[in-house]
Amino acid sequence: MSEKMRWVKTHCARMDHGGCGLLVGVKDNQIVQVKGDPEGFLNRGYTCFKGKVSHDRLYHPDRLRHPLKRAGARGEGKWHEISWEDALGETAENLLKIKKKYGAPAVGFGVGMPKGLEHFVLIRLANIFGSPNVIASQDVCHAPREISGVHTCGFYPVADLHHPTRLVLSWASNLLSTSEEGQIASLLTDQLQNGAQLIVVDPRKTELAERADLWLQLRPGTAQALALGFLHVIIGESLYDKAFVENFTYGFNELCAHVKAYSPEAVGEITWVSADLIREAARRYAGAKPAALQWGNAIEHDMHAFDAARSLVCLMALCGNLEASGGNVHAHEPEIMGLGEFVRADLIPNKRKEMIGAYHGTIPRLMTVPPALFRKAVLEDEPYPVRGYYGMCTNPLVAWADSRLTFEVLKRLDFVGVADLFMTPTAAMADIVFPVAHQYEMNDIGHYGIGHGMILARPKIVDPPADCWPDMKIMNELGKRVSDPRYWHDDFEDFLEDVLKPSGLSYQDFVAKGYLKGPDRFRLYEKKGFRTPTGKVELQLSTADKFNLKALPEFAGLPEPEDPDYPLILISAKSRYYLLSSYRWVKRLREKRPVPLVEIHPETAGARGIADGDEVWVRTRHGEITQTARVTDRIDPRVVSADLGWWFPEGDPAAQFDWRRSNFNMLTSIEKLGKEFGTPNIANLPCQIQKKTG
Ligand SMILES: Nc1nc2c(c(=O)[nH]1)N[C@H]1C(S)=C(S)[C@@H](COP(=O)(O)OP(=O)(O)OC[C@H]3O[C@@H](n4cnc5c(=O)[nH]c(N)nc54)[C@H](O)[C@@H]3O)O[C@H]1N2
Ligand SMILES: Nc1nc2c(c(=O)[nH]1)N[C@H]1C(S)=C(S)[C@@H](COP(=O)(O)OP(=O)(O)OC[C@H]3O[C@@H](n4cnc5c(=O)[nH]c(N)nc54)[C@H](O)[C@@H]3O)O[C@H]1N2
Ligand code: SF4
Ligand SMILES: [Mo]
Repeated sequence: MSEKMRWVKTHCARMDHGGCGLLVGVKDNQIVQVKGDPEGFLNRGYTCFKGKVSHDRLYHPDRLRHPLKRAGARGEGKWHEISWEDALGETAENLLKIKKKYGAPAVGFGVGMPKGLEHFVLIRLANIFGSPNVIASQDVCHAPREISGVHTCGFYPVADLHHPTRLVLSWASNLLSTSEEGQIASLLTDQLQNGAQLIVVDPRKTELAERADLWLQLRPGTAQALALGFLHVIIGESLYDKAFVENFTYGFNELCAHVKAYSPEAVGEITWVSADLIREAARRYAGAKPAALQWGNAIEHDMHAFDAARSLVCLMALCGNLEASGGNVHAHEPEIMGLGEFVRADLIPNKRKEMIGAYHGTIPRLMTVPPALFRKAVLEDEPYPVRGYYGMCTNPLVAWADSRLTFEVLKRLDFVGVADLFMTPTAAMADIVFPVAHQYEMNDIGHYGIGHGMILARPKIVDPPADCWPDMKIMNELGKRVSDPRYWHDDFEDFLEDVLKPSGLSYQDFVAKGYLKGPDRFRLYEKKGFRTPTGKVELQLSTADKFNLKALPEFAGLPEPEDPDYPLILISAKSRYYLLSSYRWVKRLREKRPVPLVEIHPETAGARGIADGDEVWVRTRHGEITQTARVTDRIDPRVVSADLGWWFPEGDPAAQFDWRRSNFNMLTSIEKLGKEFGTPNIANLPCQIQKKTG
């Protein structure tokens, strides 16, 4: 007899960093409907379209359902099904062979955007295996903000959208599309409805920009100049928080002298934002108490990420918004297991010195290896040979700058193992492919390690296909085969219990509660100071020499010089309908955005004979792709914005699903890297557009 539909509570996941409370309608082990949970802590009933169709991911006929072993040459698209026993056994054998011949660091463990608890199990696997090399996207995603924050004020300052604020300064962030790190769009729109002012800094006229009191359409890649211009105005007009600056900052006089050069007029020339608008925006930000600076990913997309992030933390500090309710806060964790303990950092005490990044002098707090430096190691054996790769929750062939280089790396490695739920361009280059269980099919914990002071329950609702395993289980079993089994659990779900142990809750208790949140603590510095070497917010870094860092943030020029052959500037923004390279195969998402679009201003298009809907070449010095023109005045005539993450699941398996055709990272390179985080210029590149003929 057929079951009646039941509603089960969980939290959305793996379509961005996750977070919305959901009600999932389930019947006969099938999910039939997903809607927002009115009681959801972060969303109060809101969901985006992705969330509503999120269960479609489970039911695609071509979903991976069995472990696969490469049949023909690597990348040829020929496979045979193998058992789990063989998949794990062969992977273990290969990884151990590499370890024996070259040492444990010769295996890189790859992750992408943190999607769930398996992210940290992978780091644990690397640590136990003995490899310091976890390859992640932190070079272009959050590490610049987190680590610059820690250096400057001792924590990662997160916009507090949970308490009333007077003004939101949305800087290179597009929450209405991205809801990034659980900063769910509805948290922001609620603030606006409650009367908060909005200033948007974005080269594109986003929906958010349309709602803004002020919109600063800056030239891409000049965020730090603009922020220093704000500081110039705020200091020059004495608008800063004097008591805070006097008692709790270090290097104010040096900063004052330093920002003299950044007058609104000078900054206007660099950023294309008028001097009057810079003054007005700076005055409003300084005048609103509290004000939350919601900074986004786009400031981390070129080699100057450290300057950009540093200049923005200085701005938060000067206006007294750090650790202020409704400002930028230090989100305190609930009582759960600390990351270091969970990942067994103790087993690899020399990680900071031994990882590939250390050899290149990346900032010591960066605990993952920038993909650019990993690939150099594979291709050049510097600082040592790297021959093996196990990756999950990531699609490097599309996600990393310079896809051609990634292709060479995937060809050169002795062994490549990939876990995914669909055959992607990267999985297509693997020797062994592991089919995973996904959201709704496994017990999981969301938001762990993200720095927002909470964890969210994501309980299992339906069974996965018989041969699909959660990543945590795969690594738990692989771990037993490549290292001392005592480090691993009998049942992988004990990882969930480990995280929760200090709270006194079992996983099932936690599910009943839904989420755990740390205490709100504001202005702790009044008693304890800041956790920096000077105990103050370091506008000027006291340890700059020791870490070979710039003491003060500066605008050191555009990431790439202007180029008459490539007169436009190329940027990107994350699509509302996809997570970077994921889910092009989900029909209801694909219907919303069937082809990759590049936004071009009508003047720019007109001058090139391009009409809306035309196929166009997008070219940089590094490569060319085609996308479809969207002619729109939402973008500056001097800038174009192309879609990210494209490959074609319907494409040729033997050509790894056409990752060359429209993929943004065919246009990027790792020629120039920021020293601190190994960040390549993945945006703000000189480019040219041409109508495709024939
Ligand atoms: N040019 C350019 N490049 C960029 C960016 C940019 O803005 N511009 N953005 C960068 C940023 S911020 C990030 S975070 C990275 C993201 O890079 P990635 O994390 O590598 O890319 P995603 O598309 O998020 O996810 C990759 C894969 O995870 C799989 N996946 C989903 N759920 C699961 C699961 O439960 N288990 C397993 N094993 N796999 C799963 C998906 O099917 C998908 O194939 O890309 C970076 N690359
Ligand atoms: N729907 C969806 N949601 C996602 C993701 C996704 O792929 N799709 N990815 C997730 C991930 S991994 C991350 S890291 C976050 C990222 O989320 P966000 O931080 O919101 O980042 P982006 O969408 O990359 O860029 C935000 C805005 O920056 C603008 N921008 C581009 N260049 C510049 C510039 O030079 N200066 C300034 N000031 N602005 C610029 C873009 O026009 C865009 O509107 O989102 C997460 N959420
Ligand atoms: S905003 Fe993010 S967490 Fe919320 S429903 Fe959409 S994808 Fe899920
Ligand atoms: Mo990201």
